[in-house]
Amino acid sequence: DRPKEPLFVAKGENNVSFDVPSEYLIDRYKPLVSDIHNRFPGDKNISVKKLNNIPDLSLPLSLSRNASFSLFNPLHSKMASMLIEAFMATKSFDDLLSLAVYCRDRVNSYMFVYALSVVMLHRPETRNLRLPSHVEMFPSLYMGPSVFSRAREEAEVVPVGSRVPIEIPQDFTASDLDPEHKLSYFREDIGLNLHHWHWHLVYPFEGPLNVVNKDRRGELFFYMHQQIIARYNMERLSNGMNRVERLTKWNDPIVEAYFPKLDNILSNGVWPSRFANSRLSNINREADQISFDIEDLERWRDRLFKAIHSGFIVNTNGQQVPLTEQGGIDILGNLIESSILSQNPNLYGSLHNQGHNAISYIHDPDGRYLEKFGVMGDSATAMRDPIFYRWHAYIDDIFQEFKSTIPSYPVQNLTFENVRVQSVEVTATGIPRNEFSTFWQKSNVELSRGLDFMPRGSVLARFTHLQHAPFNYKIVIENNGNQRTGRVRIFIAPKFDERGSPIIFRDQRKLFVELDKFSVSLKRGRNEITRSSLESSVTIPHEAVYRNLDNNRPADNTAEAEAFNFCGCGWPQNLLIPKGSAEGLQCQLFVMVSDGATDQVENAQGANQTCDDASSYCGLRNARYPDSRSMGYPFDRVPRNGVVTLQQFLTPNMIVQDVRIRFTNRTVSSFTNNSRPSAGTSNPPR
Ligand code: CUO
Repeated sequence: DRPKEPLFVAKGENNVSFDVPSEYLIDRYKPLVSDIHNRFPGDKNISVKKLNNIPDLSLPLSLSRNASFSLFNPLHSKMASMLIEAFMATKSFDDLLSLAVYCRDRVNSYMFVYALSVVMLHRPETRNLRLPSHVEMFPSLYMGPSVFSRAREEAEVVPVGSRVPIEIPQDFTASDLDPEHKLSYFREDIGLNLHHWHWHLVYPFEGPLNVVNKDRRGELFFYMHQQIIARYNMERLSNGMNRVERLTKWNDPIVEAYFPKLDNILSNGVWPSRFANSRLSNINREADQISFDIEDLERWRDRLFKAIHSGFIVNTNGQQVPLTEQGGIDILGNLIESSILSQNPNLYGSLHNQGHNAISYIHDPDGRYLEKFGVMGDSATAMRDPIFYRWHAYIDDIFQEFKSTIPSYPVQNLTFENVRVQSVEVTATGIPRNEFSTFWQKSNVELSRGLDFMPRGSVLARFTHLQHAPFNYKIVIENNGNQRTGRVRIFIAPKFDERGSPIIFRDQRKLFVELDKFSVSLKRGRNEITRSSLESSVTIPHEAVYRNLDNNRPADNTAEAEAFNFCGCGWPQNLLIPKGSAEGLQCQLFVMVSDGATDQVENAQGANQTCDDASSYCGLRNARYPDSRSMGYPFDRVPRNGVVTLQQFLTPNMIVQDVRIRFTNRTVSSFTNNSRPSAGTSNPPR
């Protein structure tokens, strides 16, 4: 009843089987061939060609199949990078398939899926294929182990069609005795962790240059993680908690504990926990070939601050490279993470990645207990842990230090001549104007792909997660010039701080959460624009994460499921709006229209623009980032002299509207595909 390593394509939705060249079989399986064939007949056979030459895979093969694999481990990352390179170098789809089949029973399973996923996203022949959802392949990374024995029982006893979803309790990792547990609905949200896994899949920090070197990747590393912290802070304020504290003073005990309660399927163990008041120490894990001191982190930090305050970094040739207004943030992003685009890894090290490692090995820094890394060591699990946010708040603060050294936006960089935003309002059916309604919702995840049991067929797990009622923005824009294109930028931020005092703009700008960004054609005169929350440029559809269908419908291969282009990367729709509070968290909605002509980014004709529904945090696949402004504009810089309040910051093409986010502690269970309440179900609770 334990989850098994996923069979990836082999146990696909159409019950496909592969005719594998006998030379590819590992010795153990050679005598079993015909038996395996009989026991696992496929509806469809795919024959796999035999490659004349198998590339040298000795480095990736040196990691055992069931070892724990962490991308933050430099050696593992190098292995994965070599595997990616080998896959990328194949000459055709058939060659790629053949090499993948050859590797499947030999290479570390987690590395195999990671590397093949990266390659599938980047090869022209495969980039439009739908990757199986990571939660469906590795459910044990996203939910507690108790679900799996219950799933097996359901599958063995109950025929497909009569099976009921396995309910996952909402409070399975801790109780409210730990104040941080109030945020578990956010930290342990499946869509949130999938987004993070996918983001790092699209933007690996190591690998072939043509995979890593994407337009503004260092800047997007900064911006996407900055937005995570802004959103997390809004969730904290929603729950009456203080904003997250940066993880400074690396020799002090860390107050936050985390007990993930996840199975580690590869090494047949569990993910290690971190007790309250654990201390970081030097890491020296011989078996993992990873060793560094806390003092190394301190040296890298000091050099980064020196570079920021001097206005330049020193590259590996000893030359000064200026940190410019526009491009500086991109250089820093790659330097701090660090990615292979870092211009001087010897000098500036790898602060962010090694911080993940220091935290993830805190319970066994020299490996004497043979314990593997904690959840901070894997991008699919890191966001579950409260410490993730303290570490990233620290990292974000370094970027903010840089942003405070560059000039503020002068008024002319904020205005849009002859364009005035007259009003904005938020409307949703049955909900007062300018109010967002949040509540709990239950949704299903398919388990059958990631579990091995007989008889097969769909088995669902059912989660309770945050949701909001879909809403529309109504924006009125007055254009006193000719017809032109405007770029609408919508953000939201809390209005009051932890103590109930108005947040000063200098701090509030860092709390602004992007909700949407889109282009509009503005005719002369009055323009009334309606935009649905379901169109947000930040999110991917709910169905990219969940199988929200009727209980009794088979989950596989529905037309609805296929109709969506599941690109994976994107903020989950259900977390677009923070939780808010029962009284209604008071917030400020900000709308700006900037000049589309100057903000436009030209992408080459015919550039593949699929996967463009979550471009704000994920960019466009195989194309330039679709906004020429600095990410986070207009809030990414310190306000100009004399501006103390948000009102003083506004130019005529901006507007602010007071709004509330009202949370109701009720659960809605049945939704249709667009996350809209379906016929016959109650409206979202008020
Ligand atoms: Cu996304 Cu620290 O980069 O996890």
